[in-house]
Amino acid sequence: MTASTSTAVARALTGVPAVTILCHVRPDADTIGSGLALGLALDRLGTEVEVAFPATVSLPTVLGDLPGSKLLVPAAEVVGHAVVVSVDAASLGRLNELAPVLSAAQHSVAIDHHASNEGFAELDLIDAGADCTAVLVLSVLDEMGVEIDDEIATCLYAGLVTDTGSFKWARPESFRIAARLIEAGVDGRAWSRALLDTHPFAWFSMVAQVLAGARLLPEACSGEGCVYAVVGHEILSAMSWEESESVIDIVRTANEAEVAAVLKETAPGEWTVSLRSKHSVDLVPIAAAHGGGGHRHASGYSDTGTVDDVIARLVESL
Ligand SMILES: [Mn+2]
Repeated sequence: MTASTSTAVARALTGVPAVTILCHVRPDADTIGSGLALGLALDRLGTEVEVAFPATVSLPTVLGDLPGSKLLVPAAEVVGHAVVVSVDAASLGRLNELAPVLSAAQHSVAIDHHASNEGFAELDLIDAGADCTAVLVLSVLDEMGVEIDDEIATCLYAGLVTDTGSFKWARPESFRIAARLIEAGVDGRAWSRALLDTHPFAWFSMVAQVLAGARLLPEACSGEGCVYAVVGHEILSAMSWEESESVIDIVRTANEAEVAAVLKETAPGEWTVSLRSKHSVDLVPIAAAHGGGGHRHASGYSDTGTVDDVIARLVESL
């Protein structure tokens, strides 16, 4: 495991007959967009490509509409080529049942931007300074001399627009890249709406229920405040998981709280906790203390027990 450059990764992927690309569990637009952009580029260079994600959930419909989705293969049908690349996975565990595919590879590459990523591949292209994995994939494609056509650009844009919250916290470089991708032919308006501004009507009443139960803890985080909401198993099972992911984006708008949390009961007594912070609180060590990971202002972890137990452990760690 060594810190690697996009040049080294480009060299490792050039002239290779077949590549397996792995996306993380409960895939989002950055992991799928990065995987498909890299997959499309390699496919155009004549490389045999398979792109896969762990089978725990089905792919959000909108991500299946991205160009290059024909490269996706079900997790159970992954061949596992000699070269395996993981995209946007913060740890080997995030590849879930596909982790052994990477471990068994002759050559493995991890491309990621999570601060908590300690590296787990032969080549680790990890840059916590990047807004999304898609921009790191773009740097590799540029090193390879691949033309960024409208389809590759659309996949990269999907990762960029979602991981920057519609550019709300984007760095200057991301705006430059966005301009380049739009100029390459991305329909930014349509993809922003599809990825970020679209919910089924039934989502309204589910969110209303969840928000009605939100609680504010003004004393938490040394008085900076914490707001949390609980999505119990019954409500969660009526939502697609990507709909439940968007609840945190409403809860984190509470003016009185530095930290926002959404507790989702994935199975009775089993929870995933999503955390967001605004300014001062670094969530990486907090999530790590619970066995999770992520970014400074966005992280998550899993826990088990009653909702009161999970909340108590969370509040204690803040
Ligand atoms: Mn990402």
